[in-house]
Amino acid sequence: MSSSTIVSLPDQSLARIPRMNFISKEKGLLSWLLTGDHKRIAMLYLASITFFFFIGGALAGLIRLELLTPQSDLMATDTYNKVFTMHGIIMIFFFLVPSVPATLGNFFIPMMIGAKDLALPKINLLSWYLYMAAGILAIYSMATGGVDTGWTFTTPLSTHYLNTNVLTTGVAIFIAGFSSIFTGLNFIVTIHKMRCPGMTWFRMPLFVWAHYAASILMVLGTPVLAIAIVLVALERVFGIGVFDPTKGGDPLLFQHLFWFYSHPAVYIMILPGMGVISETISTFSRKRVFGYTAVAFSSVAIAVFGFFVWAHHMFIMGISNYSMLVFSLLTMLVAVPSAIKIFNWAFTLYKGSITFETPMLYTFGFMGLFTIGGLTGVFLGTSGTDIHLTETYFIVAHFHFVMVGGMLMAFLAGIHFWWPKMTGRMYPEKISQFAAVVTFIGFNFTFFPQFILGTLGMPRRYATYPPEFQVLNVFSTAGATILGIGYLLPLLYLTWSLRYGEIAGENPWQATGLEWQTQSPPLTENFPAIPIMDHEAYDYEWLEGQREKEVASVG
Ligand code: HEM
Ligand SMILES: [Cu+2]
Repeated sequence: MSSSTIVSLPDQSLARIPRMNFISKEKGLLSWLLTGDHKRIAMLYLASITFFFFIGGALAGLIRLELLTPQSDLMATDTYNKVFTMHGIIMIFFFLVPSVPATLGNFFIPMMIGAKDLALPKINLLSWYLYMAAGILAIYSMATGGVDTGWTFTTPLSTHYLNTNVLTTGVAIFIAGFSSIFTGLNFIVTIHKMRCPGMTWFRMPLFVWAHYAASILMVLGTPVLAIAIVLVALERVFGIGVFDPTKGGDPLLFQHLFWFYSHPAVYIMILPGMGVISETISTFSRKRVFGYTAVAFSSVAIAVFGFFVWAHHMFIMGISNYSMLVFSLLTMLVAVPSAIKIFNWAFTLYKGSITFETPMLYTFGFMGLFTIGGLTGVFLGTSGTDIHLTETYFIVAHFHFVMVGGMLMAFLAGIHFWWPKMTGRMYPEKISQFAAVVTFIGFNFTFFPQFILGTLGMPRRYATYPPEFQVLNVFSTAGATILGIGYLLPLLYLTWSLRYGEIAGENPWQATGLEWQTQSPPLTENFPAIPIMDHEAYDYEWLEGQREKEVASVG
């Protein structure tokens, strides 16, 4: 469908092309670097996470090139270790964790609840500076020798055996953690205090609920990671011995601290993406999300259960059989709220009037790939099967399905969905649909073979492998090339659209959220006056009524 046919009242929205908006209001680099406007800060984040994503992506390309052949012929094996470590660190801490919350969350949470800004605008800007400082430090540590612990910083490797930049990288992640904590706090305070009249908790869009749950994780989980990093640093520099058995310490303690953050962190990454999916799936099937309350509470349930499953990452690390049993069982529990979401989205589609614009294509991609990622998690949560599969390519396939197939698809769905609102321009629909399909095909070619490789026993984190694994690795590398093109395309056409894209109206998708009830791009204050929320979220009948009123007043 071409975009102009879905823009309602095109003549009227043209007349409303905003002359003044949050972008044009003030000019000059300094006005951006000192801004308190959540929308401008979101744009700063968007530019920076895109930058880090492409660095992480380049490293991924190097990894896949190395694995094209069974020998290590592109780089030395210890260089390979540094490359996959940095790939993981950049993708997790500098792309996935901030991706949707810091860009789309920052931009749209205030707008969706009818507020002028986040509660703490200066803290918001500070979060971005902390993030940038941390990112630059991480790149600096890569450029000056690198680090090769893997993104998990496993002791005693990280504390005793490696002479690489564990400290600088640790400091970078420590600083990035504060950025995440501040963002989470800001969202929680904003959602509690800044809702417009009529915006009750159960009228909030599910995107806001998802961010509320993710923010709780950011605020409660991240400090534990910070403590783990401080202890690794103290152990390295002063040999204090918390993780060292010869001094009465225990290396398992590090695992407990690390995964107590890093399991919940997977939900910090995925919940905001699930929030995006609730918005797109409702908009493009023109129905209220089925089981709104269940979907809202399932976000909170995922956040709470997420804190009780961390030891499923430690089944082969010498925990007791009894704890294996308990953590296996608890892990299965997390599948329940996740399944509630998937089933409710599927019911939302049922009898909806579904259209296939780009955000919806990515949404379908998310649903399929995340489901595969989640179901394979059940194999890993079962301690018996995990012992065979862990530390193999099955793990790599599993978390890429969840995080790349899931989160990244959701991020792209969200970016396309809200692009017209953020920039005031449409993106070119045909080429972006093409890119979505390329991404989906490339993704499956890249990661599906890795499930098979893992089951056959190919270990992760090695630059070399036995020759019988080559065919599947060639598939994977070829897929990664296609995937790379799929990611490059949006970068190109979205940049193009900033200047040449069709002018977007207020509400090109006929969506119901408050953010669509103001001009595109919005004013600095978001709305001409504080709005009043007088209907349920996703109320398409209300929207019809609004449009009829507008037509009446124009004609
Ligand atoms: C919700 C989104 C999810 C994300 C973002 C995610 C992400 C990850 C990541 C990053 C790892 C790799 C850890 C490593 O480097 O060793 C991992 C491993 C694991 N995941 Fe997930 N996961 C998700 C869902 C699930 C689900 C639904 C289950 C179980 C029902 C699950 C069970 C596991 C287990 C048990 C491991 C550890 C495997 C091992 O090291 O032996 N995950 N996941
Ligand atoms: Cu986990």
